[in-house]
Amino acid sequence: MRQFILFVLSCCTLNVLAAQTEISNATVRQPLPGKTLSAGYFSIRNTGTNPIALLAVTSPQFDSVELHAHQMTDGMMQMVEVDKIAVAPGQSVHLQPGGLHLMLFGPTQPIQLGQQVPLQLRWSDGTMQSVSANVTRIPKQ
Ligand SMILES: [Cu+2]
Repeated sequence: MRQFILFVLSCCTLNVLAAQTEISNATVRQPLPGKTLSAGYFSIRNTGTNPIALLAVTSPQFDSVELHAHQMTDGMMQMVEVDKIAVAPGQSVHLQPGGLHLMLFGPTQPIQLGQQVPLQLRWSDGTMQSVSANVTRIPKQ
């Protein structure tokens, strides 16, 4: 019981402005040498009782950030921009390679391994949420 109360308290302190969503495992891939774009991933959990959708992401470290999905078109896997990422109550959505992801364009300064990239998430209920993403290397295919 005590543990439960502590959990509730910590969750509410972390998400003062967005009580309904928990973000975990936020990462941004270090751009490949000579490239000015990168991908970002995290898991979203909707802890509330209402549907919610992620509408936009911004970062002071990048000129722009888009929400992307992968889609099969004419037998080719292609990336498409989506206008939102919806999460049903009690459900989780995972941004991951080959699926939904953030596309980050134009780093405003070099992105170093191990660095934290601040992300601002804008939700459909009007709240903003700050997330810190770990810069990781693109795994070898
Ligand atoms: Cu993309």
